[in-house]
Amino acid sequence: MIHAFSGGVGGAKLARGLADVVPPQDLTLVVNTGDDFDYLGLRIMPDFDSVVYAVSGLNDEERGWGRSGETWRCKETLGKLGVDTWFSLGDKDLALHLLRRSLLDGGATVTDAATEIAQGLGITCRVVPMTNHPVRTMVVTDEGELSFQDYFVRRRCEPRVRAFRFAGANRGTPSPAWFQSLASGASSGLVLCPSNPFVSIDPILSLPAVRGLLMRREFPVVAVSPLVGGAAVKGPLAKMLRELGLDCDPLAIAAHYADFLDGIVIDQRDAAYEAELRRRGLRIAVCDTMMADRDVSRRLARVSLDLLTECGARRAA
Ligand code: FO1
Repeated sequence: MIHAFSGGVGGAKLARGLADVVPPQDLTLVVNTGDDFDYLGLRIMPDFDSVVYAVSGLNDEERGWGRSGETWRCKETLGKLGVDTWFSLGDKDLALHLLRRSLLDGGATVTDAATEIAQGLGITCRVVPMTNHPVRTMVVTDEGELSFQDYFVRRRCEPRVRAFRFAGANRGTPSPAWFQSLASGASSGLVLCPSNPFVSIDPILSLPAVRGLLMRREFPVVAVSPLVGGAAVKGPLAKMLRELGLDCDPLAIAAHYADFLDGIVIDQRDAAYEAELRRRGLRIAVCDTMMADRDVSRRLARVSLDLLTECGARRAA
């Protein structure tokens, strides 16, 4: 069983690459739920939706979120009714939200709802929310604390970040649907997708027992750097690193995961960092990590899995 932690656009692209190359019964995609929120009576789960749309090939490549071939009639009509539609839900996307709402209202956990939605989209690997409990990423900025979507969508990531807080994390037990198979020794290892470490991966690591499990080093952990040539491929990561006084390079990513990281995949444009990363005891793979199309995503998935195997062999030795 291969486990992967994913959030955001980059995470969803590698999740798709992994789903293309790993037999579905051997892949568990764990998605961040810190971005989730309630809107117009619906439960929005952007990182889960980005993964299932990417894996099922329905995602809109340009926009990075939501579905391709989308129409916006409901959003336009809501606007005419005087609703502030600051968060755009497409007409086809709405069907998924209505299904999730009805499942949750029927007593389903978000993991149950996720399973039903993934099956409805023809996805056969496991796509599991990190926890069934409400955990919300709060962004502490120079203008005070903002919820993630306020910071990300309403304010377009302009406020300067100071810190992050994961409200409810201490009560957010990991979903057994992924934690048990990772903790049971049945896993060949964990891939940290090229997601924002602060707002996509850290919420998962903030759940009780998760960081402790990774620090027991019972399985290899490799990360794919979300930076290419000193810039975030998408999203606010580069700006966040600068505002936190950190360098915008693969060394900062490796340092962020230093407690449990065995290997890291970096882009060929960052090959100059390989020597220093090796000096820090990490196994390295260098390749094209800009997932411009599905083939690159597959190749990056294979490189990540090969590195995981190399790290696993090193442990066994
Ligand atoms: N991001 C935006 O910047 N503006 C939007 O209106 C927006 C709507 C939206 C609807 C569904 C969905 O699954 C994602 C959506 N996102 C939107 C992205 C969302 O903010 C996610 O948090 C990002 O993908 C980062 O994880």
